[in-house]
Amino acid sequence: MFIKKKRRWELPESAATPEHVFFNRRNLMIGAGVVGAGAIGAGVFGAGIFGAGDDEEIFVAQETDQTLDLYPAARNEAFTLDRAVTDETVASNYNNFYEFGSSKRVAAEAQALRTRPWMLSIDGLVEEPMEIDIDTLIRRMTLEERLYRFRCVEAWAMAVPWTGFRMADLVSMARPLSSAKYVVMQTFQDPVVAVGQRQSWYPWPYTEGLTIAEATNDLTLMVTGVYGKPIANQFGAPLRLITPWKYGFKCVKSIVKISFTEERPVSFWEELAAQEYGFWANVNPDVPHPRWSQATERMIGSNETRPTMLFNGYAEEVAQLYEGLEGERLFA
Ligand SMILES: Nc1nc2c(c(=O)[nH]1)N[C@H]1C(S)=C(S)[C@@H](COP(=O)(O)O)O[C@H]1N2
Ligand SMILES: [Mo]
Repeated sequence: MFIKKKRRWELPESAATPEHVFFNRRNLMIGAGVVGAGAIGAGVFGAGIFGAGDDEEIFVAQETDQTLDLYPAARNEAFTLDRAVTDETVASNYNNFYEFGSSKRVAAEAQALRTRPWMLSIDGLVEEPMEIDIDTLIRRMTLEERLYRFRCVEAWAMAVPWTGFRMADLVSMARPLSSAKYVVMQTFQDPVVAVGQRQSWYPWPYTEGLTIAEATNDLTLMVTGVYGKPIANQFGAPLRLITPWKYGFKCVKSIVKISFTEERPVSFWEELAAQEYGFWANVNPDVPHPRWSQATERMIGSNETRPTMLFNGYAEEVAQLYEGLEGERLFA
């Protein structure tokens, strides 16, 4: 990894409402304490959490990355923002990547992951299962940059310049059978490098899924880069999902396997706490999480509070995907 000097940002753990608070058995009491102290809820994410100070190192992708020549990719100007892009240093030091621990400060730990060589396997209900090397895959696809809002279920938000290719192109490359209804994606499993995976109460490997219609929606990106460079480890190198209208936990990182299935998969967070984290997980200000409101969101970096938008502002692109499904928990 090469390291870039930038400003320091301070991010105390108390700034977050961790997804794990209630079901990390060992920390149950600590979690309850955090809740009792009022860390959750609108308006309590105090100002001054981020303080600019001395230079700080951030981790970015390897100089030796074989796809470096593809960056920065041409920006798709169809995707515009209503807010500033989050500072790269801030976003690069505020991550959820439980494989490396439940703290937001896992960027250094995540550098232990070796992202080359990296094989992606595609299997299940497809005409022919395949294994493809990540660099071959990236060169076969068309990369573009898109500015997207990004909203975590914990009520923080960012705006990020992702680079990637349309997941629809990967689905057509995979040639799913007509019986396939879902796409299931899994993260690597290697407890030697990913210390979080030694915590056996989590249902590793991290698993997420989409319907085929969601996966082939124009917004759905397979991300290989961020901030104009190959994606850094802490963001989920070398390949992660981005579905900007859903809560961030849907956006599975460091994918090694994509399977086409007839059955709806049970995802990592759903397995841990189904009453809190459902399959659809579409952003909605009017449907609170059982433990906190989703009416507003706090912008990482500026700490500005903004009203949450239905489908995170992408209703025009995706609302039709959910017609006829009104009986389901679409917004949790
Ligand atoms: N494999 C894996 N993918 C993951 C997670 C994780 O812990 N492990 N966390 C999810 C959650 S809760 C969020 S909010 C986003 C965070 O992405 P970021 O760190 O790039 O902001 O990644 C998602 N994908
Ligand atoms: Mo999240």
